[in-house]
Amino acid sequence: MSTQDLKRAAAARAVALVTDGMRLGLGTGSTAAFFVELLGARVRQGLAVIGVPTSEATRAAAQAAGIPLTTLDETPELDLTVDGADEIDAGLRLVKGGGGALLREKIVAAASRRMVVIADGDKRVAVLGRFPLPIEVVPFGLGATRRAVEAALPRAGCAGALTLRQAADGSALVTDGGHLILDAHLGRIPDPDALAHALAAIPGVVEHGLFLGLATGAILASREPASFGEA
Ligand code: ABF
Repeated sequence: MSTQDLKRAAAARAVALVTDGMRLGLGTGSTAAFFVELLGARVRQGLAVIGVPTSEATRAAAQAAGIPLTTLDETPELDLTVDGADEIDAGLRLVKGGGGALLREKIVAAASRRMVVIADGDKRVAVLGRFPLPIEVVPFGLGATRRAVEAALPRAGCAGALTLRQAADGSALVTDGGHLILDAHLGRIPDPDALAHALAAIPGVVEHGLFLGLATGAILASREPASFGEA
């Protein structure tokens, strides 16, 4: 099986968790895209669900798949969010945001009673931080915010460079929310809670890609199928 086949298999297992009437958070990324595609097939067979997309890309995919959509204004509490991840540890702590959708992903996950991660088995790590940590910042005051982030890192036991995320054309990438992303190349994050608190205290930081205490289960797309948490 190719990696794509494995991701699709993980997505299919997550679709099996969906029951009639559920209010769903719809994740972003290639694994979540399989979930949207397969969920759309179930909807066309009569499954009644409603979804909140975590990005404009997912909104377009869900509409194309025929999944009825809502917003968190109309539907502020969701039953289940299914989303991908860039890293996951044994405590279901995540690094997300490689796809640039971390802000909406976190808002949607926080509004959900359950969040199940579907990910390639290679995303499982012993210590978070190998994947650069995305930090979403407002464009105003970028230089000052960057300095504040650099000063906060050592207080959380971290060290490493920050890079401003670029779009394919070389310009600064602008998120769906109109913000920028600083990627923190840390190698390891020894105390994710300390780093999350330190980053959240910086005014120009909108959100960061540490998802702590949000995931309730995981389905890993590996050659040896694995799941943990409630999934
Ligand atoms: C989103 O998509 C993310 O938060 C993560 O950055 C990425 C994972 O994508 P993929 O499933 O393509 O590896 O879920």
